[in-house]
Amino acid sequence: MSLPRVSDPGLLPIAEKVAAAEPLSFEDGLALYATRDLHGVGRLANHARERLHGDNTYYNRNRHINYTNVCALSCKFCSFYRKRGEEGAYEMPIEQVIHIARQAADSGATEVHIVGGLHPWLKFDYYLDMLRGVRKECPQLHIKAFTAIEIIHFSRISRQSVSEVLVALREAGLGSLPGGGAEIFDDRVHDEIFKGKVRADKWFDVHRTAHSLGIFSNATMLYGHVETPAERVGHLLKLRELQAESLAAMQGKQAKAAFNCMIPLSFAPEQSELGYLPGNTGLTDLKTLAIARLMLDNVSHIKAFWIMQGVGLSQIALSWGCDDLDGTVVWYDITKREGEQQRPTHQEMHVSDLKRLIREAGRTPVERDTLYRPIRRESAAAAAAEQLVPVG
Ligand code: V47
Repeated sequence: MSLPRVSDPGLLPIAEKVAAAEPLSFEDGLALYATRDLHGVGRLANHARERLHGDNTYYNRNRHINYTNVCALSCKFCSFYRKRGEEGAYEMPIEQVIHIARQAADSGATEVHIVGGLHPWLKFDYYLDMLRGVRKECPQLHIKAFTAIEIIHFSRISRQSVSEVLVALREAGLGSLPGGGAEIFDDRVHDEIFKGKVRADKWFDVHRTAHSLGIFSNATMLYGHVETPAERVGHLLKLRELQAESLAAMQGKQAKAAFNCMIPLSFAPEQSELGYLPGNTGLTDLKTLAIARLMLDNVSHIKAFWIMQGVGLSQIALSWGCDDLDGTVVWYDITKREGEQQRPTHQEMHVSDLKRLIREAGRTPVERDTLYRPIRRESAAAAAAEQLVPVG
């Protein structure tokens, strides 16, 4: 059993647990945040990552579609939402969503990631028709859609249970749930910056119900605002608990799904009500990605979402616990407002660039579908699929 090298003697018991593939404790998580042995933390996370995936590093061809930015909530950390009638507020007609999905499918995408604000007037049928339309037009696309908060919103507007809503969405074409809306599972943080949102127990109810119905899902953690390292570690442990429950239920055949991956999201303060906060440093980002890998020993994949981590840091993160960069994405604008100069509105990565980044980091690129099944393409078709189609 090879022991990952650490220079802080306080990390030795953790290194032993990591080498033996034993779960880490809350105190271990705190020690990892507190240590100045940064390379030690990186090596521990890399050990766990390579045990699970070797050099394999996943990416996908996908497209994000934000069908509306109108939201009944006003979370302080969010720079995406608008009130109806406010400048820049929009809701997409279903045809527009389908049109974007078709363009994505034509350019080789295997997934659309569809999320939006909690729109006060759209009816549940809008969401069902959207899924039906995308599925009919693009049967080859996996539809990963609607955060737990949107699902609860649908349950309220349709007066159905979460389970009934999920079943109806699945019948209409839903493939899996994205991980958004988790933020930090802690009442103090909740009350300070996203008070109008449902609490952690409801987020877990949705994902637990999805898993029991055989719908896979992702999980996130929004870090770098008002939360403490202890609250981050607590968040990760709560995710680990549900994953353990879902995996056990899968073995006992009461559930058919679990979390696919976890995505630590680096808070971008610009243009949000928390714009006075300093945001994360590269080291907090790297440590948090690494600690997520180490604490979540029962979640297969940790994603360095290049849009939020930045391309350079995501590449380094492939040696700090992460095994996935997400995908080609396109038009992801959740963290900025119109006209903002620092972050371009159109963000997109060419497949060949994703592969180059991964290879340069000494890893092996593996194209995956949403459920992490490897995708093999014929070379001619692959070349055609790498042609980018502009969105419009
Ligand atoms: O839920 C909001 C976060 C999330 C800010 O499941 C912010 O594969 C940073 O969940 N700075 C949405 N983050 C994004 C998301 C996601 C992304 C990529 C892949 C997947 C997946 C899921 O973005 C929100 C919120 O936690 N967010 N505002 C901000 N200012």
